Amino acid sequence: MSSPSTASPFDAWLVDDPEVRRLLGDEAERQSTTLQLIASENFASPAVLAATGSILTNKYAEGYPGRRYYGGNQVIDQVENLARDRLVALFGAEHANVQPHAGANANLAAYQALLDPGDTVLAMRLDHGGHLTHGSPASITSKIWRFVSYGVSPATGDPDKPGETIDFDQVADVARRERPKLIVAGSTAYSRIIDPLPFREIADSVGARFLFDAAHPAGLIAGGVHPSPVGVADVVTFTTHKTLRGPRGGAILCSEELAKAVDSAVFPGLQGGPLEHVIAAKAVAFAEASRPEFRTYAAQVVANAAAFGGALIEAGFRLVSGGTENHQVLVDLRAFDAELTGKVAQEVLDRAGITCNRNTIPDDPRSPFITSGLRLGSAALTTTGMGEPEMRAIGALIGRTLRDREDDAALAQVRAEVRELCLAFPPYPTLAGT
Ligand code: DSN
Repeated sequence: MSSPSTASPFDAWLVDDPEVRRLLGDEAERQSTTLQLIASENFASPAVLAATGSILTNKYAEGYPGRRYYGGNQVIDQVENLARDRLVALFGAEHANVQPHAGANANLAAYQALLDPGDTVLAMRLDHGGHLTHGSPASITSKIWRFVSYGVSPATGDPDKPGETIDFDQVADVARRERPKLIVAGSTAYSRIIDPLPFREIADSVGARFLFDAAHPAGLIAGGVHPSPVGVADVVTFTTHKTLRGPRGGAILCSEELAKAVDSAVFPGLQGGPLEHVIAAKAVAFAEASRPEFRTYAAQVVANAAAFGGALIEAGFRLVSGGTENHQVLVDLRAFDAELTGKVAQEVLDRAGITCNRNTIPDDPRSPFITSGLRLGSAALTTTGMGEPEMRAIGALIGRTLRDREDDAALAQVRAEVRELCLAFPPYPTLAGT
């Protein structure tokens, strides 16, 4: 069995900082010898890494191409225009803003562009799969705007009609009652396709704007396996690092009519200088996502999640919504073991080299810190070349790990099998040192 070097591919540039060099090496080792199943993570390509680590980090460029507040932006303007043009072409949008530092910033900017303080927004409940920026009491969004929520329908116990899908009757009822100025679709922990059309119809029926937060499925939409909200929603926000497989960051798409409001909301409304090194890396990722291979990748992500979910059901777990149509599965641990919490499961799986996150399930009786669920995703492992056989094997490994969680020898055996599997599918086979 070969072993990855603990060196990072960027060692040569870190000769004078052995501490950071060691940490990068340790993380390279972790990423290449443990299974990355966090649904919001992926392995960005070497080209994306190169742009992110480039000299573009040195440049201040407040403003937009052709309208900067600092000199020396002749090249930077071309970088940002390239990213915007590629993004507009990728999704068939009228206007793109590639400056948001993160998905949360993209959402805040979209709200700022579409709303006045105190306006009402209808979005998905956090404990049913929504995001912090969809009005969590802990988020600044709920201090500026008034959020009301919808959730998923109740679980039925019938495997053929499991429920726990977006309850559009509830969306329509709450919209009629509360008259929101904005309706938000999108989630962080929901394993079904989110169809933008019913949201559009409900928004139109109450005169609301419609924002689609595509942070999770952006790559699946770009890859043609999920319906596109572009041209249906007024504004589409997303992150660039999840299924889209680019650098860590956010972006916004909208019509020409909203372009000025969105751009001013990002800068100067919310952010200062854009991260042009990240914007260059976004441009790289948008080009990668426009290639035919990316369509194959996106389809494989969905097929892998389905195979994985099937193996988890065989291992005795219940899947929220009864299955998956995207890159993630949300596991209700209670059917497997009523005593097992998400927190303990995450910690035990970490010991076995299986990285995932605990997650609340709809109407979870436990707190968000403890939880009764796990969220797992297929996007990163699909990038390494793993297919359905590997995903089925990992589903079985998770069952073994959690069943034998008190048995150190059994956990060590799983850890060894995980390491062997990871070494057969290196995330960066072309980069020396990983
Ligand atoms: N942290 C992201 C996720 O894991 O889905 C959402 O912000």
